[in-house]
This record gives sequence, C-alpha cells and structure tokens, in this order.
Amino acid sequence: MNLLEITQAEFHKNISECSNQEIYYGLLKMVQEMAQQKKAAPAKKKLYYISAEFLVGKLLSNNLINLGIYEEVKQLLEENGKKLSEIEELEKEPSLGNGGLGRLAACFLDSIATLGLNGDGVGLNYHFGLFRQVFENRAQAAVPDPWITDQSWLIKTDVTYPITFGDGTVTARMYDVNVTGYDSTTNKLHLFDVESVDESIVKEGISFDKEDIEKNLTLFLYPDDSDEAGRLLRIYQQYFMVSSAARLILDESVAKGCKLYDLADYAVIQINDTHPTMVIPELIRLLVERGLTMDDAIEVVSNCCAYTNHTILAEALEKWPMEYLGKVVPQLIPIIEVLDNKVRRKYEDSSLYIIDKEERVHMAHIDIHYSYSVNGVASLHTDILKNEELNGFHNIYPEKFNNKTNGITFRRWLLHSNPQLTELITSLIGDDFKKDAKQLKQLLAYKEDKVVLEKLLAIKNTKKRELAKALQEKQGIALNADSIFDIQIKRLHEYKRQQLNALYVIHKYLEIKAGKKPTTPIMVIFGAKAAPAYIIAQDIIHLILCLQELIQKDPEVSPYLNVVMVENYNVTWAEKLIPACDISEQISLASKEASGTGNMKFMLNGAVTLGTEDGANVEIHQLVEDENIYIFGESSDTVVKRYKDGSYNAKKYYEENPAIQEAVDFITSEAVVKLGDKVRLERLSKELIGKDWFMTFPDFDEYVKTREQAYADYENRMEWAKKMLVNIAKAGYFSSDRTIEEYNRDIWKL
Ligand code: 26Q
Repeated sequence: MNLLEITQAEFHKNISECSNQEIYYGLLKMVQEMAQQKKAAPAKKKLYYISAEFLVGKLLSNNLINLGIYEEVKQLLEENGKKLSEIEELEKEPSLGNGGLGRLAACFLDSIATLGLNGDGVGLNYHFGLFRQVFENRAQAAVPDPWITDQSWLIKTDVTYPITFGDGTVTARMYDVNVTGYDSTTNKLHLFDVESVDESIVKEGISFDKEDIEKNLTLFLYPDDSDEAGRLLRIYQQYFMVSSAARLILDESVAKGCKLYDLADYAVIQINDTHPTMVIPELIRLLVERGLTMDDAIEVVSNCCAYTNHTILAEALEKWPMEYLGKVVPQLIPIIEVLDNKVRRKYEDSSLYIIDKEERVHMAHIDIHYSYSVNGVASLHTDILKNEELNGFHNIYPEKFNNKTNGITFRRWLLHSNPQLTELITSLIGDDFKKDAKQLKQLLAYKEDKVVLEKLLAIKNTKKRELAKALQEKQGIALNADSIFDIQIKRLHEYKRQQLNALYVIHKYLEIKAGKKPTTPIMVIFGAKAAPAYIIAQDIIHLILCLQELIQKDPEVSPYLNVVMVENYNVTWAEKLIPACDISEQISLASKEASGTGNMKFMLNGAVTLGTEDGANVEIHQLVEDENIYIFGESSDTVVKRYKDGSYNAKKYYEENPAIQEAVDFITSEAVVKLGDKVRLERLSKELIGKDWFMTFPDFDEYVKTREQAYADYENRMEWAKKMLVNIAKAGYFSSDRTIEEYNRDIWKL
C-alpha cells in the first residue's frame, strides 16, 4: 500500500488531514511492507553477527533512503503541507549501544544488507537504551530513556526459547528489526527479550533492583558493573543473548539440512568483542547434548567462530570469576574447564590459560583459542595486538590474526546527514560513489577549481547554521555560526583526553584575557556521556560545563572563544554536529584508541583532523598526507615504553612547564570554584598532577602549537577548502562496504 492508501485505511483521512504522528505511523507501516518484500532468498551459509550493542539510530530516513523513496516521500509530504524533517523528530532514537562498538555493528548491518550478503545481527532488546543525559548543577545526571512505543520498528515473532540459569528458567522471545540494504535486499536484526520485564521497578534515576532477573534482564543496556549484582546481571544478559543465538543458529542450519558435523558450512559467527564469548561453550554444550563428542563439538564450533577485538585497555578486557559463572551458568563450567585443560596440556605459558590463578575466566582467551580468526579494527591496533597485548597468542596462532580497518556507512553519514554535500558530489562525479565509495577520488580533479571550493565552503556554512538553529531550539544556546567549529564528540574517557582539550580552552581563555585575540572566533563543542560510576569522567564533564558558563558570562572573552557541551549526545546529534565541523578532535593517547570511527565520519564531511597517531588516524594521515591533517603527540611506541618502564612522572611536567601549571591551576582557581563544585575540581586537578595516567602533559605543548597552526591555516579559506576536498575525496577507503567486503573475503566466505 502507498502512504495515501494507508492513511485512508487506518485513519480515514487524506495525507493533508493527518497529524504528523499519524503520518509517521503510515510511513512506518509502508516501509515495513516494502522492506519485507525485499527479503533475501535464503542461502546455504549465513553470517550471525552477535553483539551486545547495536546503536542503530533513528531508522525512518535511513530506510527511506535505502529503499530509494526518500525524495519521492519528501515531495509527497510537501505537496500535502507536511515536512519530513518534523515527522522524523517524532521517532525515538533506539540507543542500544554505548559508543563506537555499537555504532560499528549498525554500520556493518547496513553494509552487509547493501552488499546482498546473507547475514543477520543478533542482540538484546533493551527496553531502555543508554541513559538520557541531563545537565543539573553543571553535572551529568542519568535518566532512563524508553524508546519502544506502540509504533516501533520491532516486529514480534513466534520464535521463543527457554533459557535456563542456575536459579531458574526464563522464556526468550525474538523480535525482528528490518535491515534494509541500499538499493538491495533486506536482512534482519534479531533482538531477544524476556516477556516478564517490568519497567516499573526503575527507581530514582536509572537505579533498579538488580536481583530480580525475570523483571530486569533486558531492562537496560548493560548497567555499570561497579557492584556484584550489576556484574552478575551482565553475565545473565550475555548468556541469555548467546544461548538464544545458539539455538537460532542450530534451528536455522538444521532446517537447511545441516548435519551438525558440518555446521561451519552453514553458519559463521562473528563475536563482537568478548561480550558474546559464551556462545562458544554454549554451542559446544548444545552440540554435545545432540550427540557429538566433546572433541568434535569443540572442533565444529571453532570452525564457525571468529572474534573481533576492540580494545587494549586492560580494564575493558572481561574476566569473570568462576564463582559468578557457577551461580549464573553452572552448565558451562565443565565445558570451560575442558577448554582450559586442553590449553594447559598443550602450553606451559600460564598467560595463555583461560582460567587464571585467581579463578577468573579470561573471555578473550576462549575466543582466541577456539575461533579461527582474530581481528583488530585498524592497522596500528592489530599491530599492537600482535606485537604487544596478544603477542603470546600471535606466536602460537599467527595465521589467525588479521586486520580489518573499521568503516562507516555513507548512507547515514553522508546521504542522510549531509544532502547538500551529497548533491554537490553527485553533480561533479555522478552517483556511483553511493555504492562504490572509491569513486570519491574523482573529486581530486577539482582541487584547483575555485567554484567547487567556494561551494564546499558554502555548504559548510549552511550546516553550521543548521546546527546553530538546532542548539538554539533544543538547548537555548546561541552559537556564532561564523566561528571556527572545533568539535570533540565521543564517550567521555580519560584515554580520549577531553581533559587535554579542556586544558587548551583554559590556555586560550587566559591568552585572550591577556589581550591576545584570535582572528576568527573559536567555538569549541563537546558531546559526551560518561559511565555513571566513572567519577573522574564526571569531573571532566563538570569542568567543561563550568568553563562553558564562565566564558559565556565573560564579555571580554566570549566574542572570541566559546565552549558548548551538547546535552545527551547521541546518534541524532552526531548527524547534525559532524557536517558542521571544521576541526575534528581525535586526540587519544597514542596506542589506546583501537580505531575510532567518528574520525572517518568527520573526514567524509569535510572536517580536517587534529589528532594523534592513533587508531585509524594513522591510516587517515597516510591517505591525506601531511598537508591535509594536523598530527601531534608522542608515538604509540614511546607511550608503550613509558607504561612498561613506569617512567612517567606527571608532577615533573607540572612543575617544569609554566603553561601546563597555569592551565591546571586554573581548574581550582577562584573563578572556576565560584561556579562549580570544589570537591570535583580539586579531585580532577589532583588526579592530573599526581597521576595523569593517560599522559596529557607530555603532549600539551605540541597540541597547543598544532592547534594554533590549524587555526592560522583556516584563515586562508581557499587553501582550507582544498584540505576539505582532499579529505572528502580520500574518505572512500573508510566505507564500511569496503570493510565488510574484506570480512567476507578473508573470514566469512559467504
Ligand atoms: C566491559 C566489561 C564490563 C562492562 C562493560 C564492558 C564494555 C562495554 C562497552 C567494554 C567495552 C565497550 C565498548 C567498547 C568500544 O566501543 N570500543 C570502541 O570500538 C570501536 C569500534 O571498533 C573503536 O573504533 C574504538 O576505538 C573503540 O574504543
């Protein structure tokens, strides 16, 4: 049915008579029908991309684009006096992810469907996604963010499984979300849920009774793991997810005629970080239950599974105490012991064991021993895995290790978020780039074309004004759209070093106070949520919010420098922020950011990167070359060495570098303390001087210098526009279509 037929059948109204809500419902229904009709024909071998997070973002526009009817629908609505952009506003964003890993999974689903590959996502149907962030008293407060409404993208299925834990059984039900490919077929995202979840158990903020599993299992995207109940709940969630997935995989494979011995001909499982690792022992358990010997089951499963590592941060590597696993999933204990024993019999090196001396299970070790592929997510990251973090494993399984540099879907991060740029590109090189991102290279032919460069600048200007308007409407903040937009948006984490950016802001503030004024005003924009239990991260948000207010109220400084922290940064905000950006802050401590994917989205939209040689920045640097990127900071080798020999001494930098001292002292100065919370500010300053675990001080001088150079270069608008153009032209490599082609070529072989 077309939209008019739907509105007539459902509401007995013509389109022009419908409310926006009714039109949203009509479009949802229409899209679901069209998507269903494009379901791919079942192929023998299928990919199951299991992930605890799928940060899909709003789906309406994306689906309209992928189904090829965006323009048509937009026009139809206009003819009826309606605006698609206003209807989009009504959709709730499903925030079923924390950040990069979850958004990557969503980009991958788009590319898998676009390439027509037979592959579905499998995850959890959290009733509340990542918390909604509100600022109260210049600090972050977290409130639940329900996203499931009567009219949602979820389709309830008849598929149910009983899932048994140490203390009882729950019923898992599968819900499906259609994943439309661009000008291609439709795949599925399967989200499992328990029917007994009770949203009313949420008390203040996002706290809730963590004991009552039946009521809370899929209530929240994993809660912080700072207490035992929270950690146990996470194990419940993980097992619930992978046990459901394992049954689905076996059911679908057997239905296609699979004899369990040749499961690997029917199913490949991509394990997205260690969160789904229990799928390995669980599948082994189910195969043994169905008659395979333990040894055969282990071999079959190992030939089905591939593991992606997304981090080298020690604190993020999951290690579950045997005691916890024994409580939640006692049925897996004997299997994990067999897996560990096999390793012990073969290797003397205890760093390779699955169960350590303290009786903790190293989830990544299960993955590495019992998968056929282990990949990192950018070339530097994979090198660090091979040569440092997982070196012992690389020595015994060199053939398993491979790199798959991350990518992003251009449908959301260009076509949807920047239609103006999309149109300009199309007018210059046609529209093949939408499916073949390499074609963007053709833009290099326009590097000296003044008319094109002027147009690029004009589009950037438009996107800045659109962002300013949105921030005015949603947060009551007035931006000067003629400023340089310098943006850092990503999870708040010390290794990402928002604190370094904040120290720069202080430095600049003091400079302006002393009479040194920038030529073009600078607008520093932050967007970041911090884990509720991560105190220092909360303190950094507090500092930024204090600086925002301090500067805003200072007429000497605010004409030249401003700081804005976007409230509740999410995918929807990212779609508005990225196209408006001039300078993309990618300033992690070298070696710590596995890849980053925001860096790619910014580049694609004509922002120039200011960054360290970390993650995929390294590859961006190689592609755009020195004159189109601003690189600073110590190398990952130096950083790794500093950690190894424990030679870093923050206090020494603080004492010996007056610029650092001045900036750090300002955090606890009267001007800031008057606005803020003394306890928080003093804790942050003490943390920096006494520890600075992510080594901001050694990079400070060079960061300031490089940032100044970028601002100076910005003044030559034509030269800057060339940098923008080169960045856009070279972004093709970072299409997730390329990444997925490589996964398929090297790992999945669908
Ligand atoms: C672990 C244990 C207990 C509770 C939570 C967690 C946990 C949760 C989320 C550990 C890690 C995550 C998310 C990690 C993540 O988003 N990593 C990012 O992945 C991106 C995609 O590969 C990379 O681009 C980023 O560099 C990386 O930080």
